[in-house]
Amino acid sequence: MPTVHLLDYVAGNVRSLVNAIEKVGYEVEWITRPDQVAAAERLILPGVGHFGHCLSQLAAAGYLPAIRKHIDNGKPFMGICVGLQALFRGSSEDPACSGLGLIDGSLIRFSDADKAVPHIGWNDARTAGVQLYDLRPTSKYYYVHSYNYPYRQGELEALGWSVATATYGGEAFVGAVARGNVVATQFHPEKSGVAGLRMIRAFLDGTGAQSLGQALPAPTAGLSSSSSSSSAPGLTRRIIACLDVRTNDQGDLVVTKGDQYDVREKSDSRGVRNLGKPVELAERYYAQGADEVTFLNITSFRDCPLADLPMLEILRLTSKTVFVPLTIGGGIRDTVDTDGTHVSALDIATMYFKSGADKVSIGSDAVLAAEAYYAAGKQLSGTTAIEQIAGAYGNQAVVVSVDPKRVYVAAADLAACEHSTIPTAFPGPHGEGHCWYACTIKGGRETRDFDVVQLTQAVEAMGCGEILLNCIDKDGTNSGYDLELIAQVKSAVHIPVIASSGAGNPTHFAQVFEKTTTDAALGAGIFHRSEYTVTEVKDYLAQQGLVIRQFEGEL
Ligand code: 1PR
Repeated sequence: MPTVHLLDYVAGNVRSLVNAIEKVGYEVEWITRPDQVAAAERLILPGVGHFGHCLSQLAAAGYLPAIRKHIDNGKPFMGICVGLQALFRGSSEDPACSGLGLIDGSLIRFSDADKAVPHIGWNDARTAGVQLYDLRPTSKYYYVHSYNYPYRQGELEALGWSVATATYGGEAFVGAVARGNVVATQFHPEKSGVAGLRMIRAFLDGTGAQSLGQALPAPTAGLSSSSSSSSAPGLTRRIIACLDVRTNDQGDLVVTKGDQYDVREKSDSRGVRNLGKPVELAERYYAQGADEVTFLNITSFRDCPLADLPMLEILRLTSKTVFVPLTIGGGIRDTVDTDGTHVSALDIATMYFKSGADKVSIGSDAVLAAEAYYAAGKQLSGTTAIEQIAGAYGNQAVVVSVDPKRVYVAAADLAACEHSTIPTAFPGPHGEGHCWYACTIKGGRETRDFDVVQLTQAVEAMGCGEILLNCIDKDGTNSGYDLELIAQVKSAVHIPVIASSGAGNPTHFAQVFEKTTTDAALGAGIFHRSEYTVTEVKDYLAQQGLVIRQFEGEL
């Protein structure tokens, strides 16, 4: 097999990149010292998280001159995400830190005045009619970043660069650049399904560099019904398939699904509902066009020897065939292994990232950490799982999964209520016209005197990059999302929010996107029970004029 060299210099999920490279027929050799760079033919510089963190690690290890030399010698080079940012002179994320300076410009942060930051999801990489490493105007690519290089027409082109662009909330930015032997993407091709694999292949087999700048072929005929919507410009509406995983009474690891978090059958047997095998279902949803897959280990509150962490093998297998972002939740907290060894949440997260996860999702531990944050007068301790993992892997790698329950408040009690209440269009059992949402821990087994606004604002301050907003009252009901809850949380934070719990048909997805500003919508039971496929949900959204990504099957 032909080889490609990958720089191993910083924490991050490089497993997906390795899997993507192997999928298109190449083998990875790792570079662990700068003197090995000279032997590389094709070199890839991956990078996630913080510009300063990545660049200072590269500089401290002495890699920058070696990379520069590789590029100057005309050998193929590809940068991904912070690997693209490294080509620039600098970034306002860490002004004291210098990049390679191939492009004399500096990155800036997206404005969060009118949109969620980080920019997470599937967006464009469009060129002005010219070829750039097989990027296609009808394809979408997976981005996750807060800093960008604004696109100013003609600026980089005048310096010989071919540029692909995207727009987020009115800000046009550089999605990919290429010149001569160099190509770099702000998006993650290894997480961009077949569209991304094509791009990696074009880099590895040299056809990308050969065809660079040639006119794009005319669009192919015969696109399917919703293609007009999928090829519309901009960030797509993200649909996430969620798999709650646990061991059933026979000892098998199964995907299950609860009604308001009760996953046992209603029949006399009260067995754990078995809706399928985790890897098989993840592959099915990927092929249906799911934009992300989330696995939640729902019995994580039980202590389990770390070596047996059930999700590790699931992630290893899934990440070989599923080229969209994978999130893993359950049990991400400091713990003591059965042999008495202390294991930090960061250690556990690292095991998951190395096995193919792109994000970790923290539930119970986030609630306890947020309570402690307020108790300390809103002081960050630096020791929480969120802070530690965000510090090492970037904010975008940390999701907080919230399991709230609605608490009704009568008009007479409203003034004394210390929580963030909202008026509700769905009054309580005694006609209460207001409610607040109480956080729970341990999968809903324990309710805290702490509300979702307090929680989400605290975890945002700690460095969480995204909120997975479940709702115990709505879970498994097929009655639609709790739009009031979603609107309340969206107005409390600037980070993206994933709406979860209650999806029962495609109109519920359309409704949550049209009636709230949610950034993504998640479904579980609707897909596991085969009531609707992800494709059917997306086709419906496209018919409503919403921009979606369509699954591309052919490499
Ligand atoms: O607390 O960090 O160990 O994480 C435990 C994780 O497990 C949390 O993310 C928590 O949400 C999840 N969890 C714990 N118990 C359950 C349960 O169901 N008994 N599942 C559980 C959470 C909610 C979603 C579900 C949506 C959509 N399930 O995963 O997919 O509600 O469902 P629907 O579309 O069918 O309505 P920690």
